[in-house]
Amino acid sequence: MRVTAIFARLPGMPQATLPKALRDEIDGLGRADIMVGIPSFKNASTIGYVVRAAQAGLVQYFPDLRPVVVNADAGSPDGTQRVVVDTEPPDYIERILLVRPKNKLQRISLTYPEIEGVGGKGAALRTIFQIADALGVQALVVVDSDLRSIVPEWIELLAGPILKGGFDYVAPLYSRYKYDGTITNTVTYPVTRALYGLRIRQPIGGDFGVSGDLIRHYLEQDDWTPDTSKFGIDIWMTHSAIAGGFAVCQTRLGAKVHDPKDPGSDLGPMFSQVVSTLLRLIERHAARWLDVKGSHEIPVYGFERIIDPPPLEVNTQRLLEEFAKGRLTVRDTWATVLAPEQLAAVDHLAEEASQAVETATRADTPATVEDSRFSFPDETWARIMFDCALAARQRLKPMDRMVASLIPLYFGRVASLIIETRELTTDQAEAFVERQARAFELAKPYLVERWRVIEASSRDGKIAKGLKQPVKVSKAANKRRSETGAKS
Ligand SMILES: Nc1nc2c(ncn2[C@@H]2O[C@H](COP(=O)(O)OP(=O)(O)OP(=O)(O)O)[C@@H](O)[C@H]2O)c(=O)[nH]1
Ligand SMILES: [Mg+2]
Repeated sequence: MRVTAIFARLPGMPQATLPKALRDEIDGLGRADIMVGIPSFKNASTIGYVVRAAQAGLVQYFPDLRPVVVNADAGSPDGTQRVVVDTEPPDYIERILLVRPKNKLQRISLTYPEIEGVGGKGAALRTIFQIADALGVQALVVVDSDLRSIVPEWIELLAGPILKGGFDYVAPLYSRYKYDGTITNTVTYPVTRALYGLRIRQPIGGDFGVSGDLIRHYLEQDDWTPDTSKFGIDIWMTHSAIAGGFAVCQTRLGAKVHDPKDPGSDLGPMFSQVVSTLLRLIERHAARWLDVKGSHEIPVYGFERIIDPPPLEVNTQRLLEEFAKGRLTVRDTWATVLAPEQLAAVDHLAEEASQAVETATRADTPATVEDSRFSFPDETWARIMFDCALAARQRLKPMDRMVASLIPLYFGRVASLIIETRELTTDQAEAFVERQARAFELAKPYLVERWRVIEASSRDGKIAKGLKQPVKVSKAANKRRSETGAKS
């Protein structure tokens, strides 16, 4: 097998030179039919179980295929790679499952190279794609290394639709605790659904399946950015698959249980990377979504299961404090990016957030912020996201400043979600997410009309000369918009 071919420069794609030792290792693997890729960064305490589950899934469900497991690690100082290498070999799996696979499962753990000086989950996945492509796999399954709820069947559930059903991209469908996955719930799910009309509930789930064809398509794309090398990768994969016309489905995995994160303290950088990537993708693939109206379900694979994910602690007061603080630190950016109605609404909401915090922290009341009536309306949130897409299209502010100013608003939106769903079960809380997704669909004409105006001015050369004003839509168009919005 010629490994060097995979490292040849692809048009426009940043070059990653893989160390020779690594190329030799890949050479040694030969060909494979199915691969499980596991990106990791400081996951020594959890990755052993994930590797065992992946091996067991490959051996049990695909005994006739040539399987390989590849861990792409960031060079973790906690011994993550050692754990992978020391995990029981596949013979152990064969013994406990009483299976005799046709081919020996192979396993490697490597430190992935950075892409133009930037490392992260996306850079790890790029290496995984390159290896999968070089080995000629028909199906690649990727799973996170901090998973607690993975079982061997996940491998079948993620690869089955590709190998048996001809799908190219298999997104996970799992139940997550109502406060987990807040970037998904408030941004990537409703935006993806409104843009493309596809109800992909977990567009950045982290556990997914990709066909060999789609891997090649990914490697040919020329829109890789530093954010894609980090947590922008998941939304990039999903939108690139949809825009490329690949067959997409979901698979029922049960519950996602993984290392918990509190949105207020842990998710700021991830939000920036995901949303910056999303805003670029919106512009890149405008021709694919401008004419889409409404949304529909997509095929779902796997038997349903009912599992309640464990609860996750979230500091709601901090979210509200950070939102209120935004008015002092980034309001000038809000004023440029947001349309006047949204700016006025945000000013009002930030004031309410600060009052809710003040009431909760007064010594004479036992109330907490969760007892407040703070509520960030769905429609305001949808239009804020669309205002950002429009502002990004017009280059009204540098992307990083714009997205940084969006973080306090996301915190406000998440606080509202928590307050509104605090008495609900995770299942019941889905109604909130669905209602919000419909609000994004209803607000889509607002985005589309303004987008078209910008495109038209851009054709006239105004953008090139610097159209530094938020786009204005005529009163008549506004009226048309609210009529369409009300009916659709
Ligand atoms: N190779 C590599 N992997 C990373 C890096 N950062 C995160 N990962 C891996 O990417 C996967 C997802 O990361 P998490 O931090 O769990 O993020 P997440 O679960 O998608 O996000 P939340 O839903 O917000 O918790 C895990 O397997 C991490 O080990 C990195 O810098 N390099
Ligand atoms: Mg995780």
